[in-house]
Amino acid sequence: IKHKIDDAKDLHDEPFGDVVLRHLIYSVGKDKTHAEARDWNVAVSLAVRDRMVEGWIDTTRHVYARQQKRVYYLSMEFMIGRMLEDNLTNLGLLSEAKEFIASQGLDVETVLHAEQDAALGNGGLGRLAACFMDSMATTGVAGMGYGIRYQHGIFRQTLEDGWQMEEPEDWLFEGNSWEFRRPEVVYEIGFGGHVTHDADGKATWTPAESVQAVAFDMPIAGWEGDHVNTLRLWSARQSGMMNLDTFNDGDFMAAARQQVLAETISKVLYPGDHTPQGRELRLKQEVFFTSASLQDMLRRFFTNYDNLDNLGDHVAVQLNDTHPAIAVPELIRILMDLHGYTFERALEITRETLHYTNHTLLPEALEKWPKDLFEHILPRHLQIINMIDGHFYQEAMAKGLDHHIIAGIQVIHPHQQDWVRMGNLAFIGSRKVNGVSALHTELMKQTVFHDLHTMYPDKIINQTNGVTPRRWLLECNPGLAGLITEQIGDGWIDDLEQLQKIAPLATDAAFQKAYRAVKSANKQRLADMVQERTGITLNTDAIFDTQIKRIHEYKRQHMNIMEAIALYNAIKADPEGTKRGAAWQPRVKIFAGKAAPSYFFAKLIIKLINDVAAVVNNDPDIGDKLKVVFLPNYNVSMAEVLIPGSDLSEQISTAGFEASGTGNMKFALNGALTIGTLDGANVEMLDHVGEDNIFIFGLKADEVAERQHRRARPSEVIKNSPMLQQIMSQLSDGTFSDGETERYRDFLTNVGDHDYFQVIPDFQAYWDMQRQLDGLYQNAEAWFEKAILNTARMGWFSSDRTIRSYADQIWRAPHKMSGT
Ligand code: 26Q
Repeated sequence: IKHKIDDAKDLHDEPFGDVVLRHLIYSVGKDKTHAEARDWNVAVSLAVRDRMVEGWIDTTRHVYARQQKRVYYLSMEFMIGRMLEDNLTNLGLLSEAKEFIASQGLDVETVLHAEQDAALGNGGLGRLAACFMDSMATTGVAGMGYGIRYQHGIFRQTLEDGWQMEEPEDWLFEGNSWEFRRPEVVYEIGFGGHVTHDADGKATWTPAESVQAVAFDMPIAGWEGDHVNTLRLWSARQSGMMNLDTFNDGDFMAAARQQVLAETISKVLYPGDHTPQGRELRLKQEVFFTSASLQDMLRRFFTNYDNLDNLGDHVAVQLNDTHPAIAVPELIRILMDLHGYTFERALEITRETLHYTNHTLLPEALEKWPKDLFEHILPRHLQIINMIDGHFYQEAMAKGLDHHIIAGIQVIHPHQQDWVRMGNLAFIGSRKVNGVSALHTELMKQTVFHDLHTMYPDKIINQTNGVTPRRWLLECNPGLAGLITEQIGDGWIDDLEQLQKIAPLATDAAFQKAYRAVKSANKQRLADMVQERTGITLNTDAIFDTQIKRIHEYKRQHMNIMEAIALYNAIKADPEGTKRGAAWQPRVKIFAGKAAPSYFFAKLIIKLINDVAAVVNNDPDIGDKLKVVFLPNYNVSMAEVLIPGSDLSEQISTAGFEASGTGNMKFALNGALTIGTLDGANVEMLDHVGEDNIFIFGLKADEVAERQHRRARPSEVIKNSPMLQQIMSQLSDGTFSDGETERYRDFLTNVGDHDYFQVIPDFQAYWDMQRQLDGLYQNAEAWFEKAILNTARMGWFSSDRTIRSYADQIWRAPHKMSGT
């Protein structure tokens, strides 16, 4: 596809390599003899960026000319990873670029990888936002992402004696080739101060302090590069110049301090997922990017329309969790205080425009702010929230709800008056509210949003998550992608359900052989990475069994490592497998993931994994039969190696707690079999791949809820399980802690006494399923038939499908396949 840009020389006439060399010299400022890998990476990036700009300007012009409905995705997090390979792929330049890099006598991987991951997120929610950006561009939705340009993304994880340590990540140190600074796009964000009302009741908010939000844009190209959207990230800076009076008084340091304070807002990502802390700076971050984004979209809106009456017909806003939920009172404030709408009309317009995605049911993860803090920072917004609550009360009474029920679902509890509850705020202020898997959406209706759902029965809808097949198959697994394309052509890349065409090949000997060869090569690549980063040598004939995700009790990495201990004990007791009548199937247990810095128990789980690894990996009786690996500093780039190289995917959360999961989808697409509970999107994966091809065990969500409700204790189960008893006594006798008997005391209390996350009642079923998988792996034809069927049947889990569904059912926004 060719775009014509006025005043721009046609870049397609210039060979790609020439453009790269020109950038190396004139943009990077080096010649070939002195250029290092990073310099080449920048030169290649700038060359592909030039081509993206053509489609970018073109897309902007088309969307404007057609007055296409715009979609704004507001997210505190975007977990992007590296961008060069992604952009080369979508622009169709990957092979040309690789050939050129090689022709310069350079190592292609080294050059392509000389880019820091953009890790502006914690985990699944942030990665979903990145997949959605790719899919909005691919499906032709006029979508724009809004977030924060954190100077420091998620911390870098290191291990010290097996314990997690955190270091700041400085991803911008070498510059960011993809961003365009837009110093002219700047908004004031106010905090604190007071509110006055004039005779007609019109409010004026005079903030006590303000900071500026400056835009940085990144182009996001979809598959084949013709549609290019924007990710706009806000950076904080001091409002106005440094105070000159202060400066002249000689107190230059005080003036500089003001600057540092203002810039603090976009300094660092909060690293806690699921355990929000009510910190003032976090609230300011939320206000900062939400207000800047709303101001920006309304400024754009006014270039087309002269009033906000029909905002919701032309603009759809998606709130990624409650983090931008302040958008509800902020939009109402803008409509009332700046544009003269009545409260009722402002609320209506807001409820035509905003939509909210919920990503968790964990009670401790539901955002709430102390009312006093909220009022201190946002006095006008608190007044508006009180108006929302008053209006909502009338609505609820009219629908016959009981006063006590209403109190429970208002934004602020009318009698307790303590917290501003952001989930209720987002729900009440939105047109549609969605969950991220069928089970999660069902549980939203039954539990946290039960009463709000009764009041608005059409508000909650499901939108099952998906993953982009460009990054998570085409780019991370070129071997498998090539094999698929050889068989069915490349139509699957933006129409993933075409993968079904390979299903008939699942039992084809030649195809199986080729598929296995790809998996072996990917396992070798993974083994090389493990060797390089940990010094551990892996046997690629072993089952590569992988659990990669944030460390959390509900995700149950501790159940996995307990199973490793049990397997270690079993091998020790019967090294050749003579007693059980079969040799042991070699297995490698791979873990990676970060723990929130303040989450002690999660850090203890990491320590336990490393303690078990130290014993198991150095036991001569065990040899290659079992290895345990913890890879530090998990990120998107590491996932791109781990996922294609794994045989088995661990999706073992306590049923009812994982909203969806998206790693589960990436593994299955790449032909790993899943061992998992009936939780999140695993349930729908079961429907799609079929029960013979996924390994489901354990308690169901309702059974978990029932046990938690009656505080069922694990003691009975432990009493009847010699396997569990042995594990528990080893954890208290120092077997894995150099004789130190106290180290796992909290662990034993947590799991042995309370076991809220049901590790003990699920353990035997988990163990049994693992042994069944050991047996299956020894029948390679049977194993790979299932693996191929997983790849063939995962097409529905493309984020392109998810985005089209949001566009049709929530945003009412056009895309390339609208009406077809
Ligand atoms: C909130 C307030 C203050 C500080 C931090 C936070 C915070 C930050 C991140 C709260 C939650 C998160 C992240 C949540 C998350 O990643 N949820 C995951 O979302 C995925 C995409 O929908 C799902 O697949 C996962 O199941 C869900 O856990």
